[in-house]
Amino acid sequence: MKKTPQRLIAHVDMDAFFAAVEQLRNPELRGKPVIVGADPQQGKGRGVVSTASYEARPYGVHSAMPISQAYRLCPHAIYLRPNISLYSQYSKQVFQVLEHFTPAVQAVSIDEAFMDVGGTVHIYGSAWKLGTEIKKQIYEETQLTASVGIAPGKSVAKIASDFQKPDGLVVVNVNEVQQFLEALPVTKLWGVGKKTFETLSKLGINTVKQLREFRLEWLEQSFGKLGHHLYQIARGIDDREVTTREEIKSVSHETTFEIDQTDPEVLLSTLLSLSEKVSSRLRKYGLRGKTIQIKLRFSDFTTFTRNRTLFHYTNITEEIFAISQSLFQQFEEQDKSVRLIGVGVSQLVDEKGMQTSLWDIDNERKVRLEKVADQLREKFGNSALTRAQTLAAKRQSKKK
Ligand code: TTP
Ligand code: MG
Repeated sequence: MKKTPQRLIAHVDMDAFFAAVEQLRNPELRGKPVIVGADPQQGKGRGVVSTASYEARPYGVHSAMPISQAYRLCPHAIYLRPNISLYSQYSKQVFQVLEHFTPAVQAVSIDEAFMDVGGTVHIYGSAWKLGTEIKKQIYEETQLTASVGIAPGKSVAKIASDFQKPDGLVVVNVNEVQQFLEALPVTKLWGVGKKTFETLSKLGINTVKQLREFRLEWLEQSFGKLGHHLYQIARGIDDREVTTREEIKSVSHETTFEIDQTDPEVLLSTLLSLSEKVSSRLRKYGLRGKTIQIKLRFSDFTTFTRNRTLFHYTNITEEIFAISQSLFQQFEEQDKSVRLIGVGVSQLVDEKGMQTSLWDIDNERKVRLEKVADQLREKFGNSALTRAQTLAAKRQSKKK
């Protein structure tokens, strides 16, 4: 009888990725603290750290820290501006290696992926051997090290890959999941950010073990939807599948307002920021879509969607926003307060597989510009660009 393959997920995350590529390209940087990010300008620089090499980390330097602070902590480090196109080349090589093992590879970021290895593991004999082989092949191909976690679900696999960084390999077998999780601080759990941690901490919940002592009903009462998630994730219950690009049917984002909104400026700028999120995700996945949809839920909980299908495929913010805006205008007469607003794009195609149409040639420049914007966002954070564009939209809507 054929055995049903066990559920097994690998999470791969490159070590100090941007800094490691820099050290690889320039041997003089090896073994030294390297900080990739904004220009420190002798401590007066603005912007943030993209990443720090492992030699810089003992000084307390980490991603997203203001560069001026990094300079105070580690003035003798070597500071470099990011070279995103170089890192993308290495990223591509890494993903090619991963796709040798299985087509079920889900890119999470430039240096991070989930792989569904349930059907592949038997070829290597064990999860440990498979993990060793993944690391070995990445190294042979790129001379870069990765950390790998293998577990029955995504969230535990991700925690495991981080557990022995750098150059780590941690396998958590199905019968070891509970013990592995129990010892961890709650901050390691997926979805526990600063705010949730503060609330949990006030309740005396600092470890996963303590979190497990609370009943589902209580967590739901105290945290709503998040409570259900916390309950499950603390027990390693995580059925999320590895979604490859081909399986993505639509990309959408939505926002629920804390206070129901009637102000068209707020609604419009939210629509813009949602369009921006959707299009930037499409570009990240290398996808374009044809149907643009908006979703509105009013304060009385009635929910409406409107969509429009274009003659071409797009992943351009400007265009997605323009359509969303015109769909939104169909509701304006209703004059009701809005509880939730969402933007989505469906009928997707792979950018690479697309035939070049006249439209594509016209829009190549825009696509290039927006990719640059994505890179800037990666370098300097989301807020600067979003704010500039949102203000521009407000000014435009005022002019009308
Ligand atoms: P990470 O995998 O979070 O970090 P890392 O690879 O540098 O280090 P680690 O060994 O802990 O995994 O992110 C991958 C790259 O993405 C990182 O090298 C730089 C970039 N990045 C930023 O530019 N800004 C950020 O805030 C973060 C978190 C990452
Ligand atoms: Mg990494």
